[in-house]
Amino acid sequence: MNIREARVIICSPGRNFVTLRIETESGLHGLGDATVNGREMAVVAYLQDHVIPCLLGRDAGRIEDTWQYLYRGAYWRGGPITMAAIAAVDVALWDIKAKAAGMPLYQLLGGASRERMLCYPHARGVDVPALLDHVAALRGQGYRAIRLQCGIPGLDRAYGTDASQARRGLPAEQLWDCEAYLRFAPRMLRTMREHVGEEVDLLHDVHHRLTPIQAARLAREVESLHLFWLEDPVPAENHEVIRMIRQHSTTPLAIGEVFNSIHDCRALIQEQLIDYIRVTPVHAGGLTQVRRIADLAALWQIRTAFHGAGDMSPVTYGAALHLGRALSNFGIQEFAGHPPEAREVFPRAWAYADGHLTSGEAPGHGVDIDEAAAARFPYTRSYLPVCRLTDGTLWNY
Ligand code: CS2
Ligand code: MG
Repeated sequence: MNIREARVIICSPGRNFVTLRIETESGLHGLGDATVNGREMAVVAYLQDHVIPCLLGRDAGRIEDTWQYLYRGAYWRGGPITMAAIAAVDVALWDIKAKAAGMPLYQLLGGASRERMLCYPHARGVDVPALLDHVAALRGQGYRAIRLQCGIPGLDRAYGTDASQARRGLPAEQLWDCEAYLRFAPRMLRTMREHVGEEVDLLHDVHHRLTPIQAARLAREVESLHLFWLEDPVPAENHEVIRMIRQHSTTPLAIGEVFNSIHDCRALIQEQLIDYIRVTPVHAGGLTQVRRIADLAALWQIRTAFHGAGDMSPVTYGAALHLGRALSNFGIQEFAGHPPEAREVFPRAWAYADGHLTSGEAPGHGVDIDEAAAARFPYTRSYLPVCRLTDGTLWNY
């Protein structure tokens, strides 16, 4: 089952996606997602110039060996671009192996631990009444877990209140004020809890915006609201700061969407500093590494919550849902959804129903690409916004 062809398909059905398509001599093909939002073409060049020449003629069945070959063989290990490129190869090879076996991928990953995966969408509002309306609409669609992001009085366009964060042209600039947020967020979350009651799981993403002591204060102030989690309260490259937040609160913490290595996760898991690990197959080196991270997390009863913003392509959702279906410590799957054009470009077996996602039973991960449709949506350079404090200091987006 040698690899005959590998090519990168770049398209923008509503937003940019980078997809790797690998085909074997026997005619089977598999897909992997390589999208790094705002830096897409760096992964394209990495794949085309450096990875694809090494793939041609290789045995598509040697997934572990290929992963090690690309990881160790590069010498310069890790980082989002390298790991997204490795992820695309890895997921495409798992797709091919499962198709060759005639099985849905979750069967190769150990078989089903559950039939459907709890998921959460994003509720957004420019203010509390608008957010309440969105929450009511989402509850009407069957969701039982909902992420809440709300406009902050005095600040224009807070994180999470726009459906699409990516912008054509140069990066947009947003203002941020930690104190304004800290005055508002606990009141907003309390209002939402009072309206929806205790049965709905409520989540909130701080998006790396606070200092450690501010994050500890917020986590403590919202403790009695029993959030499902508080996400990324601070940038997490320095694990010491999470230790400090943890000492002050029992509010569950979810961290890891920007991590790309098991080593980024290790201390947070082994010291029980988080409750949910947010790595995804696309940004953390594919199913081969994310499965290892999930297995490590299981030893500390930490559950998975694979990142599922709109910039994770339907291919990554396919991979994540098959893995989530098999893992014993699956927790929840983020489900931001995709624009209709993306659904046209990526036919998929996974589906939403009644607050949950299902993987489908198609062989492989169940997501394909319609290349003629993809060609109608050409890549356009776009960026995530950047964030500044009110005095102009550049902050964490
Ligand atoms: C976010 C993302 O979904 C999330 O939790 O943190 O919206 C994130 O900002 C984007 O994926 C960045 O590309
Ligand atoms: Mg997030």
